[in-house]
Amino acid sequence: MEIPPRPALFDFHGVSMTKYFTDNWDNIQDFKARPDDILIASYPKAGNTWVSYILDLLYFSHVSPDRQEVVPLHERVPFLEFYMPGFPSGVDELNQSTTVPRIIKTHLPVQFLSKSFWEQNSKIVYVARNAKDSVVSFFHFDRMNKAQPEPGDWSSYLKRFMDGKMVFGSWYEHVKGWWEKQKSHPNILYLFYEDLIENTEEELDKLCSFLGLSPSSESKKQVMEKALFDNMKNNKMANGSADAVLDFKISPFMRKGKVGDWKNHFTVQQNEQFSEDYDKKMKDTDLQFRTVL
Ligand code: PPS
Repeated sequence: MEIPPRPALFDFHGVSMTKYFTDNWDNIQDFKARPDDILIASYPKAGNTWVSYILDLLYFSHVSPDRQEVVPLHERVPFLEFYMPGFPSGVDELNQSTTVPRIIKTHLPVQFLSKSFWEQNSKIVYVARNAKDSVVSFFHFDRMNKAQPEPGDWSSYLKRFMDGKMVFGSWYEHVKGWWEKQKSHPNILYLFYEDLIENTEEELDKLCSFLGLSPSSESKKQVMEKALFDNMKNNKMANGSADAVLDFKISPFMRKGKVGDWKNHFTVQQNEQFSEDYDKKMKDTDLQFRTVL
């Protein structure tokens, strides 16, 4: 299939977006959520795929053992706002889905989410990752993803991230927006990528208790084993290789899976400038991130 030229970034109600996430806007806004839907929300590159995979295993590995072997993850966990010619839209996939629950991926900032999720009180897992590792991961992703705007060189990319001119807008506004929302909304579980790396079992227990699941210790062990970075990287149904717009010759989708890789990318000066700017942008929140473990 012929991949169209890379899309342009434009301002959409105050958030930088591309047409692949806005062209279906009315249907996204009118999307009918269900009380048993589970939404996994995150800024790009925070570990959405990891949590999607874990939830799919928790809910479906014993019901349909083949599902993980033959159906790509992006079909098992449709991407709500995705709309690209030649591919099924996220909304259509979800409307046709027969699984219960439906596990749904989104990168929408909190103010853009379809209101039905709030009306139906669906459960939402938000995953957040520290800004420095997020921008590094996003940079490599934009290099290899032909459906993203051209990333340019690293230093201009970093500047653009600080200015919030990325697809899905400002990292700072995204993580703060969802953080504020969860304070008054018990159906949002706010997780951190760094915690998932440091203590996967504890975070898995948090997820299960939030979702009302009580897997046996044997199935928990299996989920953790399958969701290890190397195992996901080797799994064609989870590693992005089934996705036609990703160019693995440039970079893998499952790239490093570490906390602190930013140290291999930021110069000393970039780090100082970034941290100074970060403190200004994050001074109005009690949200805290770890950039090293
Ligand atoms: S996307 O494309 O925005 O949905 O990306 P997302 O899935 O949110 O984030 C991709 C990063 O998560 C890493 N990842 C993992 N890390 C540790 N363990 C597991 N199992 C795992 N699965 C995915 C993935 O490698 C990306 O991070 P980087 O730093 O680029 O490696």
